[in-house]
Amino acid sequence: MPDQHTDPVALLNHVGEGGETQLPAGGDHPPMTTNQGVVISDDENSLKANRRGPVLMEDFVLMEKISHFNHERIPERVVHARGAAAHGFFELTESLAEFTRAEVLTKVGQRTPVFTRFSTVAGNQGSADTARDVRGFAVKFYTQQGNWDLVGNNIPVFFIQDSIKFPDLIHAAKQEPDRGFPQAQTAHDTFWDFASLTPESTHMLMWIMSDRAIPRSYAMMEGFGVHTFRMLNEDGKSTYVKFHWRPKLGSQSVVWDEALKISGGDPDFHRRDLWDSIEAGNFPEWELGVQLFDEAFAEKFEFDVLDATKLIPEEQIPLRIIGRMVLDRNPDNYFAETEQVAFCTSHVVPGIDFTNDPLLQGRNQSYLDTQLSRLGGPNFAQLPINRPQCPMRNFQRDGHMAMNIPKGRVSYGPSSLEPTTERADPQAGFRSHPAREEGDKLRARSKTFADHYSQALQFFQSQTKPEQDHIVSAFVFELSKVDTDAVRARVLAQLANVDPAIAQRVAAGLGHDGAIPKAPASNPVRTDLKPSKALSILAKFEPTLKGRKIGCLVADGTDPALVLELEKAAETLGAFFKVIAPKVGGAKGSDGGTIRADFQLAGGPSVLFDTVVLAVSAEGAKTLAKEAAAVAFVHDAFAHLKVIGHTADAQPLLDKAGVEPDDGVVALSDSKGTARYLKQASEGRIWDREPKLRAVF
Ligand code: HDE
Repeated sequence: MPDQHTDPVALLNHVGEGGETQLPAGGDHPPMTTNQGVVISDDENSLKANRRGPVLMEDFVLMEKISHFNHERIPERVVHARGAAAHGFFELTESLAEFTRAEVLTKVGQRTPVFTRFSTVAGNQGSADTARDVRGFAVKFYTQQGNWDLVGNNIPVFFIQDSIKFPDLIHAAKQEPDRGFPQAQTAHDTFWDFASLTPESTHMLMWIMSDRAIPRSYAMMEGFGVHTFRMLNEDGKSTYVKFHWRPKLGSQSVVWDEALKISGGDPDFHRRDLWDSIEAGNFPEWELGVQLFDEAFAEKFEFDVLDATKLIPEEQIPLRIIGRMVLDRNPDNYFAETEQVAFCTSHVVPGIDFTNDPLLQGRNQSYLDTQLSRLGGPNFAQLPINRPQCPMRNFQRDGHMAMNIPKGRVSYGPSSLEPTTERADPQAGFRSHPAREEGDKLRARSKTFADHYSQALQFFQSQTKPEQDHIVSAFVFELSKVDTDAVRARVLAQLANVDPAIAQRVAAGLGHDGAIPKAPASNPVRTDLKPSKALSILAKFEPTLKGRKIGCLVADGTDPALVLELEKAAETLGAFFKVIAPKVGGAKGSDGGTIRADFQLAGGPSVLFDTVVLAVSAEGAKTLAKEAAAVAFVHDAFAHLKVIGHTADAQPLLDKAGVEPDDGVVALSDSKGTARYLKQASEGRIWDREPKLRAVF
């Protein structure tokens, strides 16, 4: 009998003579059963009155299967619907015992299991990964003192200061309600209408128009807790804290045109990258850093530390690295884990506490509430992915889908009937900071929240030239998609408050003539804030090819030795090496053998790679120069400022794609060519090329 696992045609004939179907038994395949454990005899034919007769109501196998299928979907997250996640651990390297009683932050060397989910905010679950958007960065720590959820973003500030504005922000950003589009983008009237009328969003607008909003990989972005939190030590002493995640691979972004094309070329770009990296053993890793400060600093800081539209520059409060997070295991099941994981800002452990940040306070209610409708009831905490990995006992009982089976008569307290019922513990238990509050009850915002422009300017001034150019271009792109002139004009007026020069540049890009009035502002912009290097991605760039992807284009006639040499070098550098050929079956090498391919040309555009090599012979270059997908491959790599390595024979292809010589176009003509190319590629993009290729306003 042919082996069904190795013989590709062995399973083709599994329909029996009588029309019944059954895959052959044998091997280690366990029998398939119904949900009641009854073994199923045929999973491909429903029960009928005769071969061509009506389907019978009594077919419980069919009914159960279809009925379960009908209920497979749950409501997607109202925001952050699209995400990907992984398991891993957090390891503490420096104790914060002086500041907190949270054991996860005091037991050096201890590894705490984590589950971390990354997401975009605006798009629906099926939207593309590379939309311009904030990325969610949510970490669930399964600590021995209970679950701690640090539900952050890849941007350290937020659009609004008070949670009461959140539904408006999200309604404005998501699809417009009458037409149901656009999907996963802020480039439309309602978002910019809201933003232009919400001056407090200006700082955040600078960030989302920057390259931070189009990361190259989840593993190449920073994460931030955003709010100021509190730590409480054994004596109850309080210290303020802001949390930061720092990627080991360094931060990196794609360029905008690339992001647009990746959305088509591989809508799963980020989740695939996360999955593949973990499968390959290249585990994504971040350092956890904290900014710690006291009331005295909070008093003298230029802005209110409770205002989530502000950050504290690292030059003022340096980052203290206290541990690392490694993601080393992909989920077994997307729905059970990534979809059902329920993050709540209110999930904190003894030693970590909230502040009065009004955004944080609102979130504490929102996340718990949303899980009730998303996951169907109050027992979501009993799902395997949400369950704490320490003892969990209380008198909450029953409800939909209760999975725990509590024992005994006592489900109340105080009680005396059983000697081992649970009781609150004032010593080990969670205690809130006894902050003193007084004043009038009112709906108002503190005047200390009123400066909406100074840090926006500081952010812009902290960027390198290409990064500033990208911010301007992003504003131009987004506002060009806004139909209402008044909305565009209002955004310009907000920008003029940050810096009239920025507003002028955006106006020039839009072709907007005329004066740009400044929006009224209670606080004029401060120009005395020093630029902060930590706010730029490029200023901190460290050359590397680790975790990056090299795309090697081959065709018939390619020298296999060159491909092998590149592949080995890439492996040594920790880079992924992928071969792209006109046919997925591979190309015929110059030695007559086959060079295997990972991608067919049309399915492997250069946007999927950080750098490309054109490993082609004279014959191959001639053929590829007539192939639009190959020309686009090279043209895009050049336009996206990538380093291109090439054989001397590739010249006709380079010419056809309009590639001009520069530092990033490296010939592999001599024995040192490969090393030269890889060194240049590790330096990242060729930023000097950019002004030659597109208008910079
Ligand atoms: Fe969220 N947010 N948010 N948010 N948020 C949700 O919770 C909300 C805010 C963030 O991977 C929802 O389970 C309010 C800031 C992440 O599952 C919801 C406000 C930051 C995720 C919700 C904010 C975030 C969410 C939707 C203003 C960064 C995805 C489904 C007060 C610090 C978590 C869900 C995951 C998800 C509410 C603002 C981050 C509706 C009311 C600021 C990473 O509860």
